[in-house]
Formats: sequence, C-alpha cells, structure tokens
Amino acid sequence: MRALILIEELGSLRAAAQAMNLTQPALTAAIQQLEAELKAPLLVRSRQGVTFTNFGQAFLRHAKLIVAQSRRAQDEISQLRGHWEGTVRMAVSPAIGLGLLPMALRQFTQQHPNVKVHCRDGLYPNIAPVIRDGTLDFALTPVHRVDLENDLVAEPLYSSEVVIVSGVSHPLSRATRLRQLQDCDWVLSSPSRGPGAVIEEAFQKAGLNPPKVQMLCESFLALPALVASSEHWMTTLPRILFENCAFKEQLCIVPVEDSLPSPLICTVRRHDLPLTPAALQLVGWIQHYALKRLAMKKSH
Ligand code: TSU
Repeated sequence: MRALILIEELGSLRAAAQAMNLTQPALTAAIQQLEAELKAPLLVRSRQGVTFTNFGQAFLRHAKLIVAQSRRAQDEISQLRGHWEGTVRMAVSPAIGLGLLPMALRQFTQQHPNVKVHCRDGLYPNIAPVIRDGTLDFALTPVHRVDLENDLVAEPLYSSEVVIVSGVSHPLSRATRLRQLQDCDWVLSSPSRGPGAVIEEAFQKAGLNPPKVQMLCESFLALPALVASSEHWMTTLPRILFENCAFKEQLCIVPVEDSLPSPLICTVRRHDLPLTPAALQLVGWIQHYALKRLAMKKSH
C-alpha cells in the first residue's frame, strides 16, 4: 500500500522503489502479487510512465486511509504510553497562520519537543480530499456550515475580518460603497465556495450584479504583490494578512461601509477518525488562543 501511494506521489515505479530502498523488480513483484490477490489490474505501464486503472484508483483511496490510520494508531499507542513522538499533520488558512498558530505552536513544541509538526497552507473546500483520505489530522480553515460534507466535522474558532484592498493608485481606492466597485476587475484568492470569494456573497447581499472576476490567484504570497503592481485590480484579504504583508506601503484598504461577510474559521476533521493525543493537545492550544482572542475583542 505504501508503494502504491509513493507511485502516485512520485509518478514512477523506479522513484517509488528507490524511496522504499527496494529494487524495481522487487517492487513490481509485490504489486503483481497484490493484483493477483485482488484479481484486478491496478497499474497500466507504458512508455510515458505508469497510470492507475479504475481499480487502482479505488484501491488507492483505501490504501491512503489505511496507511494514515496505521500511522495514527502507532502514534496514539506510543503517546498513551507517555512517549510523546510521531507527527501531527495539519493545514492552516493565512489568518490562522499569521494569527494564533505561532503562539499555539510555541506552547506545543515546548511541551512535546519530539512530536513533529507538518503544517501546510490550505483552505476548505480545496483541502477536503486530504482530510478525507487521512493525509491530514485536521485543518484550520473557514467553512460555511451549509457547505460542509457529511463525513467532516467543523468546530468554530473565531471569525476572520476581511478587508477590500487595492493598489494605492487605483482610481476607486477611496470608494465608500460597494456599488461604486461594481465595474472593478477582481482577483479572488479562492473559488466560489472559499473565503477568498466573499466579495461574491457581499455583492449578492447588496443586490448588485456578480463582480467581474478577472483572476483566481490561490497564492497568498503572490496576491498582494499582484494587486500592488496594478492600478486596476481589487481583492479581499484577511485584515491580518494586509497588516503583515511586505507590500503594505503600495496597498490600501478601500474604506467601504457596507458590511462584508466574516468567514468563520473552524477546526475541520473527519468525523469518524479520532485525533491522536498529540493532535488533540495542539487543537487544545489553538482553542485556548482563539478564546483569548474572543475575550480581548469583547473587552475592546
Ligand atoms: S482566511 O482563510 O480567514 O485566512 C481568509 C482568506 C481570504 C479571505 C478572507 C479570509 C479573503
């Protein structure tokens, strides 16, 4: 199963055999044995490389979950025995990554220096397949409750504040009403169901025609640079990203008075996969800082 996962990841039998310290004939023999047991071909070999048959793709989905679960089972048992090791894998939204994640990770890594943390960028719904197949323990991302698929659960943390951003020389950089932005060219940071598309919801609520979306830029590193470099583009960013971005001097918040949706950031995981003790502790620290943030906001 690990070999099949590596074949998909690396795109070749040779690379997968190398990664597993096996010879290619040994790996091929193992796959052929599996194909014989399943009575179905899993791979198609051709000069262009190797691809998965429909059977192979179906088997791969199970293999990913089984391998991830067996890793989690090992981690859980050693953690329950008091050996805090293993890996916590998660995806985070930019607002979380710049906000409370550093504080939560500082506490967690002090407490458990031998537990590795694998953190990557990711927003729902794009991140759903790797939560579902067990690759990730959880994701910290905005989710619309109505959008959440049945096999996932979301526990709310806090709402992210969104601002409309343009380059300083955009002719509408001082606009105060959404309807003034009706003809602007928008760069969105996520497809329609994601938080980077809140402007579509805001336009709809304000009774406006859908915004003119000229570009989808799912890189939060490139997005501020793109908007800063143009006199035509507008986008929406979490306020914390605007405040901390390297292009802040060339960008400005468009002071629109209409209210914008505030994406609700949640912990998202598979509902039938319990978190390992280490993942639970990290989620605990994240919730701790989310509550602290809410309390501070209330007191201001
Ligand atoms: S975040 O997911 O809360 O970081 C986020 C991303 C993009 C936008 C708002 C919020 C526009």
